[in-house]
Amino acid sequence: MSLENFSIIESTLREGEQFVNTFFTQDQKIEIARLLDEFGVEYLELTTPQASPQSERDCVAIANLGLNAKIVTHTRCTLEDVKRAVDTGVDGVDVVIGTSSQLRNFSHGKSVPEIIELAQEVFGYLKSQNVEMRFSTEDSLRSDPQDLYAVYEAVDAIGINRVGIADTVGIGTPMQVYNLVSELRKRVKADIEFHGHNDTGCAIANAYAALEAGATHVDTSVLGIGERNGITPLGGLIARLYAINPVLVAKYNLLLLVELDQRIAELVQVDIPFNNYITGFSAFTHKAGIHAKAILNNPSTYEVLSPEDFGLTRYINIAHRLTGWNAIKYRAEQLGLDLSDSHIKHITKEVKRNSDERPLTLDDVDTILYREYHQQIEGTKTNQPVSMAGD
Ligand code: HCA
Ligand code: CU
Repeated sequence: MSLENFSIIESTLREGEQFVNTFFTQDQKIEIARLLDEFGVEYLELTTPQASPQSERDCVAIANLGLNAKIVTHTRCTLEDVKRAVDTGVDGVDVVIGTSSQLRNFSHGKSVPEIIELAQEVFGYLKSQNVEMRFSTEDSLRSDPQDLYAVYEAVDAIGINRVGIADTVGIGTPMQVYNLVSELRKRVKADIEFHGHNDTGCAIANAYAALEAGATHVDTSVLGIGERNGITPLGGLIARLYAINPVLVAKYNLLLLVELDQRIAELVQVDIPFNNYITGFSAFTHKAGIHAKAILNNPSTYEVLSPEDFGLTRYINIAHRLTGWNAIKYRAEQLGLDLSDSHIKHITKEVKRNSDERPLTLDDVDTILYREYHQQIEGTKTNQPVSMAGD
């Protein structure tokens, strides 16, 4: 299992550029690259220089920033493309070609032996160029496994660094990915990369299954942006691994995740989904009275991720009919109101009664708390000796 020693290939600047709303200027790409580098991802994958003159200039600019992350660019499996990629000064080239019958017949039209021949030509050249070499098969999950193994074994024999599995259409299940990576692990010496789309909601689980089966590299993008509904999100992968053991992601600067998600959301003009991993607005909000009580005693009761490790705080929502008196008591303490338990229980009933009629805000609860507090003081005063009444 490579869980202790995996790398992230961050593809916001490649797959993320394929998201419908994305238009990154060079300055924005550089800003994103620097932020991801500071976060600590091991690789940044960039759009092929073959896409457009600006894409080529962006590759050159980012390859020359002197970042810690390795800079790799994506290319088709042609000599022309990889030559152009190498000329930009990147550290590595991520070559990809479709192997499913769908793509072989309707995209590039090549047979499996032709794919192998092409790959041999392309990597024959790259070998002399002192760059990291990766070969990936597009639509791997719908490819015939025998075709895949034939192609991967041929490129492995050339001595490339990594082979990649791509669930291009998001059809794979964790079990399928696990089995495919396990089999591949037995057949090749190269590192194994997994790239998974999220069409059916399995992108994070599939990436995790790949790591469990021996994959060494996982592709992500910030917020998961990419073609259609995107790929494994960086934050989601981090959440998944952190929940196994925070040590696994201790090499990353987790405090930057919020800024990354917010900045990308802003640049591509989307809201961070309410249910997003870690940075969604309700990710650390607790509501039901039973949850609130336990969380107040010990946050691990209902939290597998500690918000403070991501620079965030938990929030306990108390203004609703599911509330409980422990949560109301906690709020009274926050406000510095010393109320007896019987008062708190009485207030809790009132909050529930009110919230059966209309949605309440925290202000409403606070108003009830203050009113009850003053009534309690008044009550205490009238019971007190006359000499102390004016204190
Ligand atoms: C695509 C290509 C790709 C490539 C993945 C890879 C995919 O845009 O269709 O290079 O590993 O999902 O297959 O993103
Ligand atoms: Cu993709």
